[in-house]
Order: sequence, then structure tokens, then C-alpha cells
Amino acid sequence: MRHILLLGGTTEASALATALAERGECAVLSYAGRTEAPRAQAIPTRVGGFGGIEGLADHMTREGVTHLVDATHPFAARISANAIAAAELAGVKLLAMTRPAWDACAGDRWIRVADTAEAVAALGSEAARIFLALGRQTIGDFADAAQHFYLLRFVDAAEVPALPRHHLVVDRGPFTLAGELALLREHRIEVIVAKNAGGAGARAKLDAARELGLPVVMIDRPFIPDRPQVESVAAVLDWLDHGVVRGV
Ligand code: 3Y8
Ligand code: NAP
Repeated sequence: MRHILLLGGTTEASALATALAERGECAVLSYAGRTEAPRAQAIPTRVGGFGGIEGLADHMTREGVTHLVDATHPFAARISANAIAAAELAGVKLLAMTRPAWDACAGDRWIRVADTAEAVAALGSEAARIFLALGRQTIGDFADAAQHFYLLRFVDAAEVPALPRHHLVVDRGPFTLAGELALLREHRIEVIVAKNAGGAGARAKLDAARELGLPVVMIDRPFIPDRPQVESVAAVLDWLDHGVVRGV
């Protein structure tokens, strides 16, 4: 009897959890515990870190995990690197389920940068009105550029002393084009800063930016070591049944 540990926190992870439940698989979805009320899932969940590579390997051995599926966000680079090493250590089969990066298309005004430091530099020194669509964890990286007005969007309410000129919206995605257009117009946004997350859940702001002719400072994904990976629920289920990635 196989036992699947699914590292979650994305739209795709939730869809996979539903498919696993429908097949009656023995599976658990894992959250880091970053949000106060994570979405309920169709399979049992666990919340909290494992305690690094060894902690994750020990957890999988203790729980009798046979398959590890990493369906975390492309910017969750640490847990993904830990998953590769822990799966090796514990002798557990590993597969990543990710989604393609977004590509700029006609009408997009993207400024591609490698990280938040380059994003700060790309904003320049003259005060502007910025939609900082990065969530909460990297806010501190913009503290030295406090001359700008920042529209922020977090999943949970929080104080933001680092950025005195800000307006905080508390909302979780997925987001809509109409909602993003209204938000950008209401706050007279001039530039958007985004992570190249891929997927459908956060892409509406890019479509809204194109419609309004706004530039987007697009942060490229961090490095994640090589691992077997697929881009669909069907491909994960096929891997579970056949033990290899068959490109379905
Ligand atoms: C805790 C689980 C689902 C998954 C939904 C996806 C879509 C909505 C879009 C913007 C960008 C951002 C942020 C975002 C999106 C989905 C997906 C996605 C971006 C939840 C969730 C958890 C988190 C953690 C949270 C981070 C933050 C990032 C907000 C649940 C809702 C900005 C990433 O306060 C904090 O500490 C928040 C931290 C990591 C990035 C950051 O640095 O602040 N996600 N997001 C997961 C855990 O504990 O393991 O609460 O239900 C999941 C989702 N967030 O099943 O419906 O699939 O990408 N999440 C980014 O992409 O830039 C919002 O506002 O435009
Ligand atoms: P990260 O920086 O890659 O990981 C930092 C530490 O958090 C890990 O070493 C691990 O702690 C713990 N952790 C991360 N994801 C976990 C999970 N799914 N289950 C158990 N522990 C986890 O992680 P992150 O970028 O903060 O992302 C945290 C969660 O939010 C993930 O579920 C991710 O899918 C989701 N998310 C992140 C983003 C983003 O922009 N980063 C966007 C949307 C959703 P230990 O070392 O103690 O095991």
C-alpha cells in the first residue's frame, strides 16, 4: 500500500489532492503554516516545518511514506531542495509537479530581474505608486525604498512598519481581471512588482497591467536543483501507477 506525502500550498497541489482523494489513495497534504486558515483539502493535512532535510527524511521513514510529491510554489526553493535530499536519504520516490513560467506577450512591458534587490533598483529613486504583489515575506527588502507608495496584498492582516507609505489589501487568490483592473485604477498604480509564479491563480494582474499599459518588474524564479518533474495532475497519477515519468 503506497503512502503519498504531498507538499502543497498551490492551486495545482489542491487539484492533485482532490484527484488522490477520488482514487482513495493514502495521502497527506503538507502546509508550512504560513497562513492562519489554509484552504481545507480533500485529503488529511499536516501543518508546520519538518526540521530541515533530516527532519523531513525522518518524518517520511516514521510515517512509512513511499512517494513524495513536491507541488509547492516555484519560489519555495528551500523546501524543494530539501525534498530532493530527504527523498534520497529516506529512499522515497520523488516527483515535482510545477507549472510553466509566464512569458511576456505582445503589449507586455516587463522588466525582468533576478531577485528583490534588482527589483528595488529597477524602481528607481523618484517616488512612484507601486503594486508590490509579492506577499509579506520579502517586504523588508523594500524598506530602503520607502519613498514610494506601496499597494500591498497579504493573505492575512499584518502591520507593515517598514513601509510607512502603504495601503494593505487582505485577500487570497485566485484573482480576476476585473478585480485587478479596479484595484490598479483605484490606487493609481504606476508599476507592478511580481514573481514569475506561473499558473492561473496570480496571472490576472499581468493581464490588467497589459490592458492599462503599466510596466511590470518581473522577478525570475530562484534556482532549484534538478529533479523529475511534470506539469499536470494526470502525469502525477500516471507516475504513481507506472513508477516512471512517461510524458503524458
Ligand atoms: C500557505 C495556502 C489554493 C492555493 C492558492 C497559486 C495561487 C492563490 C497567488 C498576488 C500574489 C503570493 C502568495 C500567492 C498566490 C495561490 C495559492 C497563491 C501570491 C496560499 C497558502 C499559503 C500561502 C503562502 C503565501 C506566502 C506568499 C504567497 C501570497 C492557503 C494562499 C504573493 C506568491 O503571509 C505570508 O507569510 C504569506 C506567504 C508564501 C509569498 C510571500 O512571500 O509572502 N503565498 N499562499 C502555504 C503553507 O503554509 O504551506 O492559505 O490556503 C496559497 C496560494 N497562494 O489551494 O487555492 O497557486 O500560486 N501566494 C506569489 O505568487 O507571488 C499572491 O497577490 O498577486
Ligand atoms: P521555503 O522558503 O521553500 O521553505 C522554508 C521552510 O519552510 C522549509 O525549509 C520548511 O521548513 C518549511 N516549509 C515550506 N513549505 C512547506 C510545506 N509545504 N510543508 C512543510 N514545511 C514547509 O518555503 P516558502 O517559500 O516560505 O513557502 C511556504 C509555503 O507557501 C509552501 O507550501 C509554498 O508552496 C507556499 N507558497 C509559497 C509562495 C512563495 O511565493 N514562496 C507562493 C505561494 C505558496 P523545515 O526546514 O523546518 O522543514
